Amino acid sequence: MKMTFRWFGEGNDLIPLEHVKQIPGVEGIVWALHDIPAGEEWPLDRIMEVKELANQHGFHIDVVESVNVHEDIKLGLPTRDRYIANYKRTIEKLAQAGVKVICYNFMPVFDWTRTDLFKELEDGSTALFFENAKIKDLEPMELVKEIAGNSTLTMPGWEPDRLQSLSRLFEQYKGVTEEDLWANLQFFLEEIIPVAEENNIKMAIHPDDPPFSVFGLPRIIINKENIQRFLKLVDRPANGLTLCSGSLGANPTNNVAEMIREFADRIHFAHIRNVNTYENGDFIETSHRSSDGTVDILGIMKAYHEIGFTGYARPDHGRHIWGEKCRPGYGLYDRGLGIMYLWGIWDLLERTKKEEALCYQSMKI
Ligand code: DNO
Repeated sequence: MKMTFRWFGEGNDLIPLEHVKQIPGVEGIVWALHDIPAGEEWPLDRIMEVKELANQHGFHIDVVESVNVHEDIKLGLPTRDRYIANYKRTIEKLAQAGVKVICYNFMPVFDWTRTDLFKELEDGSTALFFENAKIKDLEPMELVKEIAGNSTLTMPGWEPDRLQSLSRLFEQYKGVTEEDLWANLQFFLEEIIPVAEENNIKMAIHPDDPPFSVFGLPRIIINKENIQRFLKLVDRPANGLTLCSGSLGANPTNNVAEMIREFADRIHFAHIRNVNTYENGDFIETSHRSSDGTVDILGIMKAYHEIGFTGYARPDHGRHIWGEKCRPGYGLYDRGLGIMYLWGIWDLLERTKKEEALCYQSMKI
């Protein structure tokens, strides 16, 4: 397991890279050019600037999260060709800089959705929260005001260019079904997977967060059956997954450990985090500890260990603790704690495996 840490870039992240370096076992930063609108080509010199900075701090830039997909591609409009051509060129440039994995998602309009960014937990810490009844009462624009207005930094998935065209987008998605979205995803994959293969890059789709329809928009990367279908759209190793335990775990019927065993060789990037789900459909993000939420983090780590996972991983979101002022979900402290929890489980599993092998050998003698 290659541990990484999401970092939003110079001037766009409050956490100094020197501090990230002090978390044990973090080898790379997960990054993006967050100011480039979806659909535009990424300039090589900007990519190289990030590489240089990361390398100076001893980090690699193997994983990009995300190269966002333009809505015209998701909608299947004729203008998609131009954006797909740009996407291909971005893949080529990222390959030149040594990038190995590109994370992206295929969620219409919104990326991840929550109703509160700083919901207080019993211990006084705060975390991202999704309130089912609240979302049913809200108009998309009201939610945007609440969410985007509550963060001083632009958040991934809530970029100004995306939000400015909100009502037009909702209009365009009227009548777009799940099957339309599948067809548009297939078209996109058939175009870009060969380019990714030529460039030795693995594409890793992120599941929909939460894994059910919000505001009546179709969502398809939501459960085991749909992921099976997704992988067959283009049945090649370069067409893979970012397996996000927290996104999928927001639906308690999703068994993430089982998915890890089943999709083992197609998981290129692991997002590991916990959520607590409630019967009314609400969920809140918690610490990574298994017993703090309803996602079986211990079982998930066991599954990754069993399949011999050597891909990239990151502690996904964390709570906001110890008074830290940070991007919603992306504090240093709780993600640092999360990494240590994940390493604790992983190291013990490694040790146990070695001891069992020794024991087996001595029995044979
Ligand atoms: C939110 C993230 C998402 C994720 C994208 C991947 O914090 O988990 O924005 O990066 O959906 O494309």
